[in-house]
Amino acid sequence: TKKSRFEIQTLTGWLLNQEQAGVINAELTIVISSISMACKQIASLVQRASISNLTGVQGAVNVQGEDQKKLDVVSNELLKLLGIIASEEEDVPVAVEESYSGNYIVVFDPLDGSSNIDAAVSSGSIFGIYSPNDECLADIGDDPALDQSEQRCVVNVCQPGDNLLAAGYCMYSSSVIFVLTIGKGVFAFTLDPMHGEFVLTQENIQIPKAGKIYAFNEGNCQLWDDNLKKYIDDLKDPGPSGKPYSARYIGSLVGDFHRTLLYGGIYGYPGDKRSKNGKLRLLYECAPLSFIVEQAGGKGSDGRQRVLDITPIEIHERLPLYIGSVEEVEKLEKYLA
Ligand code: P6P
Repeated sequence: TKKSRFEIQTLTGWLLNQEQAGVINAELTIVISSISMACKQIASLVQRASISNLTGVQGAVNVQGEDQKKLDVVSNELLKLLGIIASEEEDVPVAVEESYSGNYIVVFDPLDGSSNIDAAVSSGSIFGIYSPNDECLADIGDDPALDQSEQRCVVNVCQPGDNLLAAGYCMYSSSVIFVLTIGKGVFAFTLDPMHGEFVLTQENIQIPKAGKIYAFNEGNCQLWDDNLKKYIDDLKDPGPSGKPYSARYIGSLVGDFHRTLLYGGIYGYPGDKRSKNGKLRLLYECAPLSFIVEQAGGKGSDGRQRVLDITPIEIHERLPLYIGSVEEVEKLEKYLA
Protein backbone atom coordinates (compact mmCIF):
# COMPACT_ATOMS: atom_id res chain seq x y z
CA THR A 1 0.00 0.00 0.00
CA LYS A 2 1.35 3.41 -0.95
CA LYS A 3 2.35 5.36 2.16
CA SER A 4 1.14 8.92 2.44
CA ARG A 5 4.02 11.34 2.48
CA PHE A 6 3.32 11.97 6.16
CA GLU A 7 3.95 8.27 6.91
CA ILE A 8 7.30 8.23 5.09
CA GLN A 9 10.07 8.29 7.69
CA THR A 10 13.46 9.77 6.83
CA LEU A 11 16.72 8.51 8.35
CA THR A 12 16.99 11.80 10.21
CA GLY A 13 13.49 11.36 11.65
CA TRP A 14 14.19 7.74 12.56
CA LEU A 15 17.42 8.67 14.35
CA LEU A 16 15.67 11.42 16.31
CA ASN A 17 12.98 8.91 17.37
CA GLN A 18 15.69 6.51 18.56
CA GLU A 19 17.32 9.37 20.47
CA GLN A 20 14.01 10.37 22.07
CA ALA A 21 13.46 6.73 23.02
CA GLY A 22 16.87 6.75 24.71
CA VAL A 23 18.29 4.03 22.42
CA ILE A 24 21.11 6.34 21.26
CA ASN A 25 22.38 9.69 22.54
CA ALA A 26 22.60 13.00 20.67
CA GLU A 27 26.30 12.59 19.82
CA LEU A 28 25.82 9.16 18.23
CA THR A 29 22.84 10.57 16.31
CA ILE A 30 25.13 13.26 14.91
CA VAL A 31 27.90 10.79 14.01
CA ILE A 32 25.52 8.47 12.12
CA SER A 33 23.79 11.40 10.44
CA SER A 34 27.18 12.79 9.38
CA ILE A 35 28.21 9.43 7.94
CA SER A 36 24.97 9.29 5.94
CA MET A 37 25.71 12.79 4.60
CA ALA A 38 29.18 11.65 3.46
CA CYS A 39 27.60 8.59 1.84
CA LYS A 40 25.19 10.80 -0.12
CA GLN A 41 28.15 12.76 -1.46
CA ILE A 42 30.04 9.56 -2.31
CA ALA A 43 26.89 8.24 -4.04
CA SER A 44 26.72 11.25 -6.33
CA LEU A 45 30.45 11.01 -7.08
CA VAL A 46 30.14 7.29 -7.88
CA GLN A 47 27.12 7.83 -10.13
CA ARG A 48 28.91 10.61 -12.04
CA ALA A 49 32.38 8.95 -11.99
CA SER A 50 32.69 8.61 -15.77
CA ILE A 51 31.30 12.09 -16.38
CA SER A 52 33.60 13.87 -13.93
CA ASN A 53 36.65 11.80 -14.91
CA LEU A 54 36.82 10.20 -11.46
CA THR A 55 37.22 6.67 -12.77
CA GLY A 56 40.58 4.94 -12.77
CA VAL A 57 43.54 5.04 -10.43
CA GLN A 58 44.78 7.95 -8.37
CA GLY A 59 48.36 6.90 -9.06
CA ALA A 60 49.08 6.15 -5.39
CA VAL A 61 49.21 2.83 -3.50
CA ASN A 62 47.55 2.40 -0.09
CA VAL A 63 48.85 0.54 2.93
CA GLN A 64 47.27 -2.59 1.49
CA GLY A 65 49.54 -2.27 -1.54
CA GLU A 66 46.42 -1.72 -3.65
CA ASP A 67 46.23 0.94 -6.36
CA GLN A 68 44.15 3.70 -4.81
CA LYS A 69 41.31 4.65 -7.13
CA LYS A 70 40.55 8.35 -7.42
CA LEU A 71 37.24 7.73 -5.67
CA ASP A 72 38.92 5.80 -2.83
CA VAL A 73 40.88 8.91 -1.96
CA VAL A 74 37.94 11.30 -2.33
CA SER A 75 35.64 9.05 -0.29
CA ASN A 76 38.26 8.68 2.43
CA GLU A 77 38.69 12.46 2.64
CA LEU A 78 34.90 12.97 2.82
CA LEU A 79 34.57 10.60 5.77
CA LYS A 80 37.66 12.00 7.49
CA LEU A 81 36.02 15.45 7.37
CA LEU A 82 33.66 14.07 9.99
CA GLY A 83 36.60 13.75 12.37
CA ILE A 84 36.76 9.99 11.96
CA ILE A 85 39.67 7.59 12.47
CA ALA A 86 40.82 4.16 11.22
CA SER A 87 40.23 3.71 7.53
CA GLU A 88 41.34 1.12 4.97
CA GLU A 89 42.98 3.97 3.10
CA GLU A 90 45.06 5.15 6.05
CA ASP A 91 48.29 3.46 7.22
CA VAL A 92 47.53 4.19 10.89
CA PRO A 93 44.42 5.62 12.54
CA VAL A 94 44.05 9.31 11.81
CA ALA A 95 43.28 10.81 15.20
CA VAL A 96 41.56 14.03 14.23
CA GLU A 97 42.10 15.67 17.61
CA GLU A 98 38.58 16.89 18.35
CA SER A 99 37.12 13.55 17.36
CA TYR A 100 39.64 11.58 19.40
CA SER A 101 38.68 13.51 22.49
CA GLY A 102 35.05 12.77 21.51
CA ASN A 103 33.12 9.73 22.58
CA TYR A 104 33.17 7.62 19.48
CA ILE A 105 35.63 5.82 17.23
CA VAL A 106 34.51 5.10 13.68
CA VAL A 107 36.23 2.47 11.56
CA PHE A 108 35.40 2.39 7.88
CA ASP A 109 36.13 1.10 4.43
CA PRO A 110 35.31 4.28 2.50
CA LEU A 111 34.65 2.67 -0.86
CA ASP A 112 34.75 -1.11 -0.97
CA GLY A 113 34.70 -2.68 -4.42
CA SER A 114 35.96 0.55 -5.99
CA SER A 115 37.62 -1.44 -8.80
CA ASN A 116 34.06 -2.19 -10.00
CA ILE A 117 33.08 1.44 -10.44
CA ASP A 118 34.63 1.81 -13.90
CA ALA A 119 32.15 -0.89 -15.00
CA ALA A 120 29.27 0.60 -12.96
CA VAL A 121 29.01 -2.53 -10.79
CA SER A 122 27.74 -2.06 -7.18
CA SER A 123 30.17 -0.73 -4.58
CA GLY A 124 29.73 0.43 -1.01
CA SER A 125 31.01 2.16 2.13
CA ILE A 126 31.19 0.06 5.32
CA PHE A 127 31.43 1.51 8.85
CA GLY A 128 31.46 0.48 12.49
CA ILE A 129 31.16 2.73 15.57
CA TYR A 130 32.84 1.98 18.91
CA SER A 131 33.15 3.96 22.11
CA PRO A 132 36.76 4.39 23.27
CA ASN A 133 37.53 1.35 25.35
CA ASP A 134 39.28 3.02 28.32
CA GLU A 135 40.63 -0.14 29.88
CA CYS A 136 42.60 -0.58 26.66
CA LEU A 137 44.52 2.58 27.48
CA ALA A 138 46.19 0.83 30.39
CA ASP A 139 48.22 -1.38 28.09
CA ILE A 140 49.18 1.17 25.47
CA GLY A 141 51.58 -0.41 23.03
CA ASP A 142 55.13 0.99 22.94
CA ASP A 143 55.49 1.10 19.17
CA PRO A 144 58.05 3.90 18.67
CA ALA A 145 56.61 4.49 15.20
CA LEU A 146 53.46 5.90 16.72
CA ASP A 147 53.38 9.01 18.83
CA GLN A 148 51.45 8.93 22.12
CA SER A 149 48.06 10.05 20.71
CA GLU A 150 48.28 7.59 17.80
CA GLN A 151 49.27 4.82 20.23
CA ARG A 152 46.14 5.58 22.24
CA CYS A 153 44.15 5.41 18.99
CA VAL A 154 45.63 2.12 17.87
CA VAL A 155 44.92 0.50 21.23
CA ASN A 156 41.43 2.00 21.34
CA VAL A 157 40.57 0.98 17.82
CA CYS A 158 41.50 -2.68 18.33
CA GLN A 159 38.32 -3.86 20.02
CA PRO A 160 36.25 -7.02 19.41
CA GLY A 161 33.18 -6.60 17.18
CA ASP A 162 31.05 -7.39 20.23
CA ASN A 163 31.87 -3.86 21.43
CA LEU A 164 30.27 -2.26 18.36
CA LEU A 165 27.56 0.26 19.23
CA ALA A 166 26.42 0.63 15.63
CA ALA A 167 27.37 -0.65 12.18
CA GLY A 168 26.18 -0.16 8.67
CA TYR A 169 26.94 0.24 5.02
CA CYS A 170 25.80 2.34 2.10
CA MET A 171 25.43 0.39 -1.13
CA TYR A 172 25.83 2.34 -4.39
CA SER A 173 23.82 0.23 -6.86
CA SER A 174 20.63 0.45 -8.92
CA SER A 175 19.46 2.32 -5.85
CA VAL A 176 21.48 3.80 -3.00
CA ILE A 177 20.63 1.95 0.20
CA PHE A 178 21.85 2.86 3.70
CA VAL A 179 21.63 -0.20 5.98
CA LEU A 180 22.07 0.38 9.73
CA THR A 181 21.90 -1.36 13.07
CA ILE A 182 22.21 0.35 16.44
CA GLY A 183 21.85 -2.97 18.25
CA LYS A 184 18.06 -3.30 17.98
CA GLY A 185 17.48 -4.85 14.57
CA VAL A 186 18.52 -3.96 11.03
CA PHE A 187 16.91 -1.12 9.06
CA ALA A 188 17.28 -0.09 5.41
CA PHE A 189 16.87 3.44 4.07
CA THR A 190 16.69 4.11 0.34
CA LEU A 191 17.94 7.41 -1.07
CA ASP A 192 15.04 9.23 -2.70
CA PRO A 193 16.73 11.18 -5.51
CA MET A 194 13.76 13.53 -5.70
CA HIS A 195 14.32 14.82 -2.19
CA GLY A 196 17.96 13.85 -1.52
CA GLU A 197 16.78 12.07 1.67
CA PHE A 198 17.25 8.50 2.89
CA VAL A 199 13.75 7.14 3.57
CA LEU A 200 12.92 4.04 5.64
CA THR A 201 12.14 1.15 3.29
CA GLN A 202 12.74 -1.98 5.38
CA GLU A 203 12.32 -2.49 9.15
CA ASN A 204 13.77 -5.30 11.25
CA ILE A 205 15.28 -7.18 8.32
CA GLN A 206 15.55 -10.91 9.07
CA ILE A 207 17.87 -13.05 6.94
CA PRO A 208 16.27 -16.37 5.87
CA LYS A 209 17.48 -19.23 8.10
CA ALA A 210 18.68 -21.07 4.97
CA GLY A 211 19.23 -20.11 1.35
CA LYS A 212 20.43 -21.86 -1.79
CA ILE A 213 22.79 -19.13 -3.05
CA TYR A 214 26.53 -19.21 -2.47
CA ALA A 215 28.95 -16.35 -3.21
CA PHE A 216 32.60 -17.46 -3.41
CA ASN A 217 35.29 -16.63 -5.96
CA GLU A 218 35.73 -20.17 -7.27
CA GLY A 219 38.63 -18.97 -9.40
CA ASN A 220 40.69 -19.47 -6.24
CA CYS A 221 39.49 -23.03 -5.58
CA GLN A 222 42.87 -24.65 -6.46
CA LEU A 223 44.29 -22.75 -3.47
CA TRP A 224 41.57 -23.90 -1.07
CA ASP A 225 41.61 -26.47 1.71
CA ASP A 226 40.29 -29.88 0.52
CA ASN A 227 37.38 -29.77 3.02
CA LEU A 228 36.28 -26.45 1.54
CA LYS A 229 36.48 -27.85 -1.99
CA LYS A 230 34.27 -30.76 -0.85
CA TYR A 231 31.79 -28.30 0.71
CA ILE A 232 31.48 -26.35 -2.55
CA ASP A 233 31.23 -29.56 -4.65
CA ASP A 234 28.40 -30.79 -2.41
CA LEU A 235 26.49 -27.51 -2.95
CA LYS A 236 26.48 -28.38 -6.66
CA ASP A 237 24.93 -31.81 -6.03
CA PRO A 238 21.19 -31.51 -6.90
CA GLY A 239 20.42 -34.07 -4.16
CA PRO A 240 16.82 -35.14 -3.45
CA SER A 241 15.48 -31.62 -4.16
CA GLY A 242 16.83 -32.00 -7.69
CA LYS A 243 18.09 -28.44 -7.56
CA PRO A 244 21.71 -27.48 -6.82
CA TYR A 245 22.65 -24.17 -5.17
CA SER A 246 23.01 -21.11 -7.39
CA ALA A 247 26.36 -19.31 -7.65
CA ARG A 248 26.16 -15.51 -7.44
CA TYR A 249 29.38 -13.47 -7.11
CA ILE A 250 29.81 -9.83 -8.21
CA GLY A 251 33.20 -9.30 -6.60
CA SER A 252 31.89 -6.46 -4.47
CA LEU A 253 31.46 -7.35 -0.80
CA VAL A 254 28.65 -4.89 -0.05
CA GLY A 255 26.58 -6.01 -3.07
CA ASP A 256 27.17 -9.71 -2.40
CA PHE A 257 26.42 -9.23 1.31
CA HIS A 258 23.24 -7.20 0.76
CA ARG A 259 21.80 -9.85 -1.58
CA THR A 260 22.70 -12.56 0.97
CA LEU A 261 21.05 -10.55 3.79
CA LEU A 262 17.78 -10.26 1.84
CA TYR A 263 17.65 -13.58 -0.05
CA GLY A 264 19.61 -15.86 2.32
CA GLY A 265 22.56 -18.11 1.50
CA ILE A 266 26.26 -17.60 2.23
CA TYR A 267 29.11 -15.30 1.18
CA GLY A 268 32.62 -16.60 1.72
CA TYR A 269 36.12 -15.26 1.31
CA PRO A 270 38.30 -18.16 2.51
CA GLY A 271 41.91 -18.21 3.54
CA ASP A 272 44.02 -20.09 1.00
CA LYS A 273 47.55 -21.35 0.31
CA ARG A 274 48.57 -17.86 -0.89
CA SER A 275 46.95 -15.86 1.91
CA LYS A 276 46.06 -17.92 4.97
CA ASN A 277 43.77 -15.19 6.35
CA GLY A 278 42.06 -14.44 3.07
CA LYS A 279 41.58 -10.89 1.80
CA LEU A 280 38.96 -9.13 3.91
CA ARG A 281 39.78 -6.94 6.92
CA LEU A 282 38.50 -7.91 10.36
CA LEU A 283 38.08 -4.42 11.80
CA TYR A 284 36.21 -2.53 9.09
CA GLU A 285 34.72 -5.25 6.87
CA CYS A 286 34.16 -8.55 8.73
CA ALA A 287 33.14 -7.19 12.14
CA PRO A 288 30.61 -4.52 11.06
CA LEU A 289 28.93 -6.93 8.59
CA SER A 290 28.90 -9.69 11.23
CA PHE A 291 27.19 -7.33 13.71
CA ILE A 292 24.56 -6.54 11.07
CA VAL A 293 23.99 -10.17 10.08
CA GLU A 294 23.63 -11.28 13.73
CA GLN A 295 21.12 -8.48 14.33
CA ALA A 296 19.21 -9.96 11.36
CA GLY A 297 19.35 -13.49 12.83
CA GLY A 298 22.29 -14.71 10.74
CA LYS A 299 25.89 -15.71 11.48
CA GLY A 300 29.40 -14.37 10.79
CA SER A 301 32.29 -16.80 11.23
CA ASP A 302 35.95 -17.22 10.29
CA GLY A 303 35.16 -20.90 9.71
CA ARG A 304 35.73 -21.87 13.31
CA GLN A 305 34.75 -19.00 15.60
CA ARG A 306 32.29 -16.11 15.78
CA VAL A 307 33.77 -13.02 14.15
CA LEU A 308 32.46 -10.70 16.88
CA ASP A 309 34.45 -12.57 19.54
CA ILE A 310 37.79 -11.81 17.85
CA THR A 311 39.91 -8.86 19.03
CA PRO A 312 42.13 -7.42 16.27
CA ILE A 313 45.81 -7.14 17.08
CA GLU A 314 46.60 -4.91 14.11
CA ILE A 315 44.09 -2.56 12.51
CA HIS A 316 44.49 -3.92 8.98
CA GLU A 317 44.60 -7.60 9.87
CA ARG A 318 42.77 -9.95 7.52
CA LEU A 319 40.33 -12.71 8.44
CA PRO A 320 38.64 -15.50 6.47
CA LEU A 321 34.91 -14.66 6.38
CA TYR A 322 31.85 -16.90 6.01
CA ILE A 323 28.67 -14.92 6.55
CA GLY A 324 24.94 -15.36 5.92
CA SER A 325 22.10 -17.72 6.90
CA VAL A 326 22.73 -19.60 10.16
CA GLU A 327 22.06 -23.02 8.61
CA GLU A 328 24.41 -22.31 5.68
CA VAL A 329 27.28 -21.01 7.82
CA GLU A 330 26.91 -23.88 10.30
CA LYS A 331 26.87 -26.39 7.44
CA LEU A 332 30.17 -24.94 6.21
CA GLU A 333 31.70 -24.97 9.71
CA LYS A 334 30.97 -28.71 9.95
CA TYR A 335 33.03 -29.31 6.78
CA LEU A 336 35.95 -27.25 8.16
CA ALA A 337 35.85 -28.77 11.67
P1 P6P B 1 38.32 -11.17 -5.48
C1 P6P B 1 36.83 -5.83 -3.50
O1 P6P B 1 38.16 -5.63 -3.89
C2 P6P B 1 36.83 -6.76 -2.31
O2 P6P B 1 37.53 -6.20 -1.25
C3 P6P B 1 35.41 -7.10 -1.90
O3 P6P B 1 34.55 -6.06 -2.15
C4 P6P B 1 35.09 -8.30 -2.76
O4 P6P B 1 34.15 -9.17 -2.17
C5 P6P B 1 36.45 -9.00 -2.89
O5 P6P B 1 37.44 -8.00 -2.69
C6 P6P B 1 36.63 -9.58 -4.26
O6 P6P B 1 37.93 -10.17 -4.27
O7 P6P B 1 39.66 -11.74 -5.05
O8 P6P B 1 37.25 -12.25 -5.54
O9 P6P B 1 38.37 -10.33 -6.73
